[in-house]
Amino acid sequence: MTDLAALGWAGLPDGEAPRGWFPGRISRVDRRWCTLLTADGELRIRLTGEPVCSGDWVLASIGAYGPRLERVLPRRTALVRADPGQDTVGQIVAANADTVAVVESVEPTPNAGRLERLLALAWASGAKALVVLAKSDLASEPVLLAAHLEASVPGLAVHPVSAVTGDGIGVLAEECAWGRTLALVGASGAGKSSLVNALVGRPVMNTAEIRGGRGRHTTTFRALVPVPGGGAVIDTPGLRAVGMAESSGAGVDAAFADIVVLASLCRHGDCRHDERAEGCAVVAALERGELARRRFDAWRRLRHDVAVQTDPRAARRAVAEVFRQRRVRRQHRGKY
Ligand SMILES: Nc1nc2c(ncn2[C@@H]2O[C@H](COP(=O)(O)OP(=O)(O)OP(=O)(O)O)[C@@H](O)[C@H]2O)c(=O)[nH]1
Ligand SMILES: [Mg+2]
Ligand SMILES: [Zn+2]
Repeated sequence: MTDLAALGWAGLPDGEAPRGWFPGRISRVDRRWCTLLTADGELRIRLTGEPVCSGDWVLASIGAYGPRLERVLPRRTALVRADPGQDTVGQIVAANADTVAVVESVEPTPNAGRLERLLALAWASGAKALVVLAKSDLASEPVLLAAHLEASVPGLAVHPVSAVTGDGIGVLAEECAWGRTLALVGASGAGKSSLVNALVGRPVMNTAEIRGGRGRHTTTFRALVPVPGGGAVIDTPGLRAVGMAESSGAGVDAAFADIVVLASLCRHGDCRHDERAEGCAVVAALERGELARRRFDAWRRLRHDVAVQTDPRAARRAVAEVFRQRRVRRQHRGKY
């Protein structure tokens, strides 16, 4: 039995479903089968049509040959791994997360470059992004280390958290409180599954042995796990960070394959895809609610970042702007 509202079910986007169809949320996808959480319990459903991923909301029915998926509902957010070898849906690691936490561990040394690239994916998902400095119990000065790391992610707080002592878990618990979904991404061994177990309060996910080698990919599937009394947390296998800079836009385009397709369908040759464009495929998708505003904004922001990385004059302007904003923040801080 699952309380779907606790998992964030907000009703059908467009009114009624055909008779006999009922909603559910995908918790796990294996090769040919998925696990669906419904109000009446868990169902194992054989996959036939549309591909799905953990976190998807779907409509299902019980047919003569057993339960079947009827429709995948539009995704509000989608965390996408930029892997050019796969189709768009195959790249989705977590659907409909409200918050994506990028997990970077104290041990081995946190890597600012990887953090930045994973954050780009988190922003691109359309969800709220957050940074977690995991295994804080292993650092002598976790707060200092977090502050040091914060310097590489302007405007974002880095939260030290320990699955062993429970320190800082409250910050994450809020993100998967009733009705909310938190997704965890990060390198293999960063401590994602350990955080899931800490949030759920019992060992639902396997974690590596303490003496196990690094980069072993203990978790091999994506899983959505309901949190007692609350929302849900999505665990993902260790994610290799994608290069954003080195391929001048290819990484961004891969992360936003759906928008790139829409842009290519746009009737205008040189379109900025903003609100006013009549006949623009991107604007139309935004208006129909098929493309999340935040995801679109993230795409534009990242396209801009890529332009900055390849144009030294634009880069200088961007750096000057970051310093200007810091000055403004500092002045404000002095006032209150
Ligand atoms: N000291 C300490 N060790 C931790 C903590 N969290 C995780 N670990 C250890 O770190 C190792 C990796 O943890 P996992 O939770 O399996 O890491 P993961 O990110 O899920 O890894 P993959 O599934 O491979 O992506 C295990 O040996 C854990 O016991 C923590 O807060 N403190
Ligand atoms: Mg894991
Ligand atoms: Zn357009």
